Amino acid sequence: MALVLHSGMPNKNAFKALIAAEYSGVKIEVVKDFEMGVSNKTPEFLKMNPLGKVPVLETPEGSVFESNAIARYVTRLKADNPLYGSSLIEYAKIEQWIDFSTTEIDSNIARWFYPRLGFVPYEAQSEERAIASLKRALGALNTELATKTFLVGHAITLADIIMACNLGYGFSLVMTKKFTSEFPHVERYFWTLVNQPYFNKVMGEIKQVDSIPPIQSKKPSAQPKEPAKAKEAKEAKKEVPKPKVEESVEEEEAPKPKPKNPLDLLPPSKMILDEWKRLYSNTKTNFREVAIKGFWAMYDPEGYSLWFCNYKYNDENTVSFVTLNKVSGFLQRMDLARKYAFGKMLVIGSEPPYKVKGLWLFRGKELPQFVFEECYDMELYDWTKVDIADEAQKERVNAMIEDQEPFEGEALLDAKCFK
Ligand SMILES: N[C@@H](CCC(=O)N[C@@H](CS)C(=O)NCC(=O)O)C(=O)O
Repeated sequence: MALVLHSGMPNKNAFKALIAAEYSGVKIEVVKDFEMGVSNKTPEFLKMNPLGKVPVLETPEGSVFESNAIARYVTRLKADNPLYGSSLIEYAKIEQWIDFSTTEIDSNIARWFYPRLGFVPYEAQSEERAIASLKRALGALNTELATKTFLVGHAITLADIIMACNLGYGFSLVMTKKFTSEFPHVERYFWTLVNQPYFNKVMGEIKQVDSIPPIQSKKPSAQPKEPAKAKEAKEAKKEVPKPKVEESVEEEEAPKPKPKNPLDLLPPSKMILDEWKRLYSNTKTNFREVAIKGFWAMYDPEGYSLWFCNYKYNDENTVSFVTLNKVSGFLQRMDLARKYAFGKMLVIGSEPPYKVKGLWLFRGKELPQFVFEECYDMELYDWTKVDIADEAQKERVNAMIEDQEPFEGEALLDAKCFK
């Protein structure tokens, strides 16, 4: 008998086992047409979990409930699984972070979020306490992650899987950018994890919530919606009627009409960004003569500025694909600046730790504030304005635009362009 997971989808608790299974080469079948409130109330289901809660894993040896236990079971199916570390102390640390994630992160997110949706009575003081406890936990996590890519050792472990599932719940339901920006290392860690192929395959694209959900006065009949792939979200809709948004006493962070981007209000520039992007893309030969010369002929220091950036935590770049994913994630999140920016990001070195350095052209003479506000990666880099009167700096710009290799004496692992 194959492993069968009983759960409605999407469900962050079910994701824990599914991601662990992907990393461990374990096959799990998810029950089709699982109907929350119906399938988990049948006598057969209650024999597997007397509380009637999901997820439950059916195995050839019997059933298991509690999502962390299920994820541990799946992980242990693979002998010497690196998800469980490689020493007793690593194993202990993994367990430590699993417990921390469950009791300090997940439970406080739930204590903040559930009363807002009317699952339990709302009390302002309890909410304050939940938020304060969550901030305390995230503060500790942030400090831990200031010098680390993953929680334990140099690779993803079960602790990261469980932490990412719990954080994902918070990021997509209640923890706005305004809230999480106090914890930049947690943000970087979270987005790095959820952009890993196995996480993405199970969790789908995650969008950070724009505003804290308003307080509901009525008790909705089912569980809240969780982050999900589009097709799964469709299923979830059937199973989870979205609570009606009623007039809230506290209109926190209510969406306001979008003000015009200040960069659109700058005096017109003779440089047309799209023309430069076209020249860059269309120049296939003689790049220096055509594209680079063309760039400087177009460049307008009154309407644009050039910036070098240097990743602040290069020591953490110990795994090539994780480093490359970090940079790809950054470029994806810069999508909001496409009208105002062009960038080159170089991943430098033939062995770890890799250095990440870049060159950016931005509309305006300063680094745009809105990009800092919207894209947390910006804070992970040191930014230096290019002095175009300095020939050496100009030459560095040229080298970055044309992916010169070796770059500053080192091989390039990759060069990515934002255009
Ligand atoms: N600690 C449990 C929590 C399980 C849980 O609360 N499941 C919810 C859905 S995420 C549920 O089944 N609720 C139905 C109910 O309470 O009847 C775990 O991690 O598996």
